[in-house]
Amino acid sequence: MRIDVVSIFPEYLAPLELSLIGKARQDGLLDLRVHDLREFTTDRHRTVDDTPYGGGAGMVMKPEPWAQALTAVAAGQAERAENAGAPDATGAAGSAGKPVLIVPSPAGERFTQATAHELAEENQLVFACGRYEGIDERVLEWAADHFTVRPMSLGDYVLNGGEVAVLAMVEAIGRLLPGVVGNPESLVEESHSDGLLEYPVYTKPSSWRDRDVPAVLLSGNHGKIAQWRRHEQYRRTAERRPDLLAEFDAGKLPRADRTAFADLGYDVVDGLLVRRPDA
Ligand code: 5OB
Repeated sequence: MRIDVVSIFPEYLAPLELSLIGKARQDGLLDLRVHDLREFTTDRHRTVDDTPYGGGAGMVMKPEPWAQALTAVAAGQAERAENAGAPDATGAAGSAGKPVLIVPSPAGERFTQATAHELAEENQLVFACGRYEGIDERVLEWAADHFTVRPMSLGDYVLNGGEVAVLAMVEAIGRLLPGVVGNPESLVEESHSDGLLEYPVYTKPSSWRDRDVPAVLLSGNHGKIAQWRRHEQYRRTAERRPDLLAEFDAGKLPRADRTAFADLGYDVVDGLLVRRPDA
């Protein structure tokens, strides 16, 4: 997969040289290039922002530097010395056609694990990091001729710019690429893969500061352990993320699991979990 990130703070993306994603780049599984938006300005002061039409606080990113940068990365004409030597990820899987332009924004559609899986199938992703009050809206309209444009939000909170959101999205997508995570089994059993939160985990010692590991985990009874873990997922999800339970497919749950949900105040109605009114 090819990923281009455009930012006025390219150093903000330095962590993508570390750990799993850094290794994937070294191994040629991910061809990730970071570009400085100011390299695509033509004025003496390398200006990227201006005051908003209609008034108001803050500054807006000017359209022309973005058009120049996005044209260059779409055509693969924006290779930079700092990235040279990174092996090319040829033969990447994914859909043919336009690259996807992801614009991190609190006004975007929500980025989820399902989005990460979708985007992991693409050949080229371009991330446009806005700062200030955002990018002139005409850039996104213009870009639709060359890209599939997807404004994306990580959640309902404010950041100073798109860079930190890009770090999160690139990690979520990158770890799904073939060969990036050593043991593909570890992709399966994680939080959100089945729409529930993960069960709690423990390691040695079995007793620590007067706190014991739950006895069932030392029992050697693998059926009982699997059931306990599943019920802990239900309990945690009901406690912390009840919104996720509304989407959960409870149609084929065994009796013991329905009882676990009943104890948490949920009944199964037409295959869906419904909070009992008195609970
Ligand atoms: N807040 N997701 C939540 C975001 C965000 C802010 C961003 C980008 C993505 O940039 C300011």
